[in-house]
Amino acid sequence: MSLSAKDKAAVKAFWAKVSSKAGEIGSDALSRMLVVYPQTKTYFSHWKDLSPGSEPVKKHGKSVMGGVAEAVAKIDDLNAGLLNLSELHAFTLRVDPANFKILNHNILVVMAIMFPGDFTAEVHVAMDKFLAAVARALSEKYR
Ligand code: HNI
Repeated sequence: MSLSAKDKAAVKAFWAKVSSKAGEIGSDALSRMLVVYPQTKTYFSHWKDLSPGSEPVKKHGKSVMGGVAEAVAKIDDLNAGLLNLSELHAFTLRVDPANFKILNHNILVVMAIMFPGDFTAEVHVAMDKFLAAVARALSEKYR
């Protein structure tokens, strides 16, 4: 399941095309996650408004995709590159790692909707493997 050189190249090329829309991707993915998998709402109960496209959803969507951008930049060493974020999610936020898969799924759905032409099967598999590797790196500090 590790990323091949071809996967990495596909991730970087796709990201270069879509990164200017990262905020929108994050906001839409988070909006869907909270609606379709309402158990994920527990982590955000301190927000005023968890409805799709609300201000906190938009703001946090942007922040999550900032983390994804960092992961693309550090694709060759995700464990080191995402160490701080892993510690934050494990020790401070205590997010159950099962939720990383749920968010990843929603990110893929939104990318497929927003970029139907660029989201080929080759890009799909590369992004799926990449996001799974990000989830593994984020889970690194849990035990
Ligand atoms: Ni996550 C905060 C990145 C998945 C719950 N998260 C962040 C921040 C980044 C981030 C960046 C802001 C850090 C800071 O303020 O220093 N999160 C990521 C990435 C992924 C991810 C890259 C996966 C791709 N986070 C998840 C998931 C959940 C989650 C799946 C729960 C369902 N994250 C949180 C919560 C916060 C958070 C909760 C704090 C938000 C707040 O506003 O209080």
